[in-house]
Amino acid sequence: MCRTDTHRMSAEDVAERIRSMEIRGAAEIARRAALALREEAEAYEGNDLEGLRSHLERAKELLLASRPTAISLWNGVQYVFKDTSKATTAEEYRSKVRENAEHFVKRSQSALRTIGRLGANRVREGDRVLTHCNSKAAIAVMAEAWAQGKRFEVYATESRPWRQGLLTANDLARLGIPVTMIVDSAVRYVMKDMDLVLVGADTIASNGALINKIGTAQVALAAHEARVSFTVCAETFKFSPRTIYGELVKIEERDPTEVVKEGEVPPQVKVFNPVFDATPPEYIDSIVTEIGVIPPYAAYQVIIKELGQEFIFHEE
Ligand code: RI2
Repeated sequence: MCRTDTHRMSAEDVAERIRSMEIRGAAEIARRAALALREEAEAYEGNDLEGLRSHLERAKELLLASRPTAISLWNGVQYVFKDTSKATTAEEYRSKVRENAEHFVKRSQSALRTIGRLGANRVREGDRVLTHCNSKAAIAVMAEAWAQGKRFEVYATESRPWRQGLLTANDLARLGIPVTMIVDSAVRYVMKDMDLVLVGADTIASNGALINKIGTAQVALAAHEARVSFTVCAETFKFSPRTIYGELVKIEERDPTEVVKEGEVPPQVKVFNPVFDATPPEYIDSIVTEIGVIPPYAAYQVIIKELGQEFIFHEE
């Protein structure tokens, strides 16, 4: 059953809304998943520790299955369970989940503000900035630079098939930032006139590769060719500890009807709809994180230092 307060929804509701992209944006899905786990812990009736544990495990699996690519979702969910194995009563367990979930959300929101401040230093007066899709982190940078009095303009890609570029154009227009929309295929045509590319991230792998909305790799390639700085805005929860184990990032494929509606092409036409792609680190100039502006090659250190020593392997 749906509850009305958006931050008081069950894991099932939140997972469904993430799947249908009603809740979207890599950082936002992680925050909402963390809050859904807090809600499940609070709504669970009774003081049976094992019962509560398995209830939360089921909720966790449901949330993790909602979208496969953004590692922030996985990191957020892991964070909520930090130290819960030490709990000896249901109340202890519940309060640990609550504390972790709230801490995760606070940390993520504060990271966004820091990224805005640090990233704003990369935007110069008179710049033309190109952005792809709709990243709250990239927008935080532009919002801060604008608030500091810098005057620049933004080119926003449409970002097919979901057209999240419209969200970006609306966000920027609300802030008073001049924005021009282009179709995704116009990126190379306009790139020679750009000074900076700012994009967000769904996942950053241990080798520094960026996994972000489909089309990002083409934007990076065009920026590289035109010698335009390609900058990623991403909190450290976007870095993937799982890639340290050699795991490859799963690229989500969504329904063909997001690309062509039923009946628009004959049934023998296949439609392929991957929604993310990988940009190699050599096309990335820097990554603006809440712990500083770093080169993509520092990804391994970020994972080890920020996301836990347990990812370092030790021989027995
Ligand atoms: P923030 C989005 O994915 C886009 O790929 C965007 O670049 C990324 O999340 C990061 O967004 P989707 O949810 O965390 O639209 O910076 O598929 O908001």
